[in-house]
Amino acid sequence: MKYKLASLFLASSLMWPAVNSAKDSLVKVPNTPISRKILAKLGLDYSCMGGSKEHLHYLMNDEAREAFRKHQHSKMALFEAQEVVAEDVNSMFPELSNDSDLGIYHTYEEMETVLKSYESQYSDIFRLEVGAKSYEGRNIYVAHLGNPEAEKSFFFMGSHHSREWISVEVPLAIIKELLQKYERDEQTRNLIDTTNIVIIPMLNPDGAVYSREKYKMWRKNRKPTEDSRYVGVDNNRNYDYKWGLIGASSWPGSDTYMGPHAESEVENQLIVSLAQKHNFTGAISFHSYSELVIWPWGYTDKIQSKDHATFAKYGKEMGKIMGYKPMQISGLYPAAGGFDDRLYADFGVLAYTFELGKWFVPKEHEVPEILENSIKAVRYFLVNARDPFAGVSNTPVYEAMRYLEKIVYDLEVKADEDARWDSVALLDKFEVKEIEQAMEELAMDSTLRSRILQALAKSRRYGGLYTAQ
Ligand code: 0X9
Ligand code: ZN
Repeated sequence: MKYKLASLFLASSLMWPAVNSAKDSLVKVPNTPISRKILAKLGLDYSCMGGSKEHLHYLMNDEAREAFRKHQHSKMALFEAQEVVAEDVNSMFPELSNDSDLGIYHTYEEMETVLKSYESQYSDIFRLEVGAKSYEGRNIYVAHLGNPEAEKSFFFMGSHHSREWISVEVPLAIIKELLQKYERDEQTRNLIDTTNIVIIPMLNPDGAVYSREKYKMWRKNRKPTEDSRYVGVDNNRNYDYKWGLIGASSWPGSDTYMGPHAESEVENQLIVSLAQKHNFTGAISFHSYSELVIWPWGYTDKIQSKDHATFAKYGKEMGKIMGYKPMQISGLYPAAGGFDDRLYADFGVLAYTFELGKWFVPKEHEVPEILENSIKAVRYFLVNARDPFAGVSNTPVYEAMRYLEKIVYDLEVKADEDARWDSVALLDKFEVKEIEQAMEELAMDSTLRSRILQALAKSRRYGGLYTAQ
C-alpha cells in the first residue's frame, strides 16, 4: 500500500514515546540535494538502501522516528513528498521455517560445501583458498578459476553487505556456470584457459550469518567498535580512497560507519591484497538493490572520471543485458571509501558495482532471471573488456584530466589556501584550450570550472597566458 506519510505522522507524532516498537518501514523520498541534506542532518542513512536518480529509500525505524521527533521543523519539507513503500520491511524477506534452510539462498555452510565439492570435482581449473579469517573466525573463501598464469585477470565478488543475500548467489552461479560448461562449450573453455578469474562469493560471512539468523536488515560486518557499544563497519565505506569524505559516517552506530581508520577491516585488507597480487583488468562487485550498473567516481558528483567514456561503453552494454540503468555512481548519491573507486583509482581496474534486483533479497521466483542475466553480463565482460583502455591515448588533454581530478579534490577538501593554489598551478604546463577541453570531457561542475579558471589566471602570473573571463 502506498500513501502519503505526512498525515500518518501528523496523526501519530503526538503519541510517539521516545522509544517505541512500531514496525520498520521503507520510505521513499525525492532524490534531491535538499532531501539528502535533511536526512544527513537528522543522522539518517540515505546512502545504503535502494535508489534511483529520482528517488531515495530510507528506513523509518525507531531511531528515525526519534530523530524526526526532535527536529520537528526539518521534517516538514521532507514529509510533503514522501511515501511509504512498505509498512514492514521484515515482511519483504522470505518466510523461513529455520535458519538452516534459506530456500534458494545459500547458508554459509551450504556455500562452503558447494565450493569444497567443486575443489575435488574440478581440481584442474578450480582452487579454493582461505583468503582471511573473519572477526568471528569464519573462512573468507577466495575461489580461483582458470589459468593462474594467464595475462588477463578478472575479479567478481559479493556480500560487502550482509542483507544483500542475492549478491552471494550471483558469484556462486558464475562459478557453477564456468565450471560446468568448461567441457562442453568452446567459449567457456577458451575463457577459462586464457583467464585468471578470482571470485569471492561472500566477503563478509559474519554479517551474512547474522542477517540470516538474527536480524535480517543487518548490513555491516560484526567487529565491535572499541570504546563503544556498537558493532560493525560498513565494508564499502572502509577503503582507502577519499575515505570518509562524503556519504559515510564516523558514528559507529551508523549503517554507513566508515571504521576507525581506512582499511581497518580484514575484509578490505583482503581485497586490496588481491588487487596488489593479480593486476585485475576488470571487476564487478555485486550488491542489491535498485537494478543499476554503476561505476566511479562514487566520491564526487562534480566530475566524471577521465575514463568515463570507457566505463560507459561497457557499462551500457551490461546494463542492456541486465535490463538495468547504467550510470556513474554519484549520479545516485556521492559516497566515498567504496570498492570501485579504490580499485579504479589505485590499480587502474575497470571496476563496476551492480545493484541487483528490486529488494535486498529478491523473491525466489525472481532469482533465476537475475542469475541468468548476470552470467550473460559477466560473459560479455570477460570476452569484450580484455583491454578496455587500449583505445585511450595519453594525450595532453587526457593528462590534464588526471591533474584536474586531483585539483578538484584539493579544492574541495584542503583547508590550506596556499596548498589549494599550488595544486591549481600544476596546470600551468598545459595550453588553456587543453584545460578547457579536459574540463568539458570531465563534465566538470560549472562553479568549480570557474573557480579553477580564476585561480589559474592568478597562477599564470609570469606569462600572463590566460585571463579569466
Ligand atoms: O552504497 C553502497 O555501498 C552501494 N549501494 S548499497 O545500497 N548496496 O549499499 C553502492 C556503492 C557504489 N560505490 C561507491 N559508492 N563507491
Ligand atoms: Zn550493498
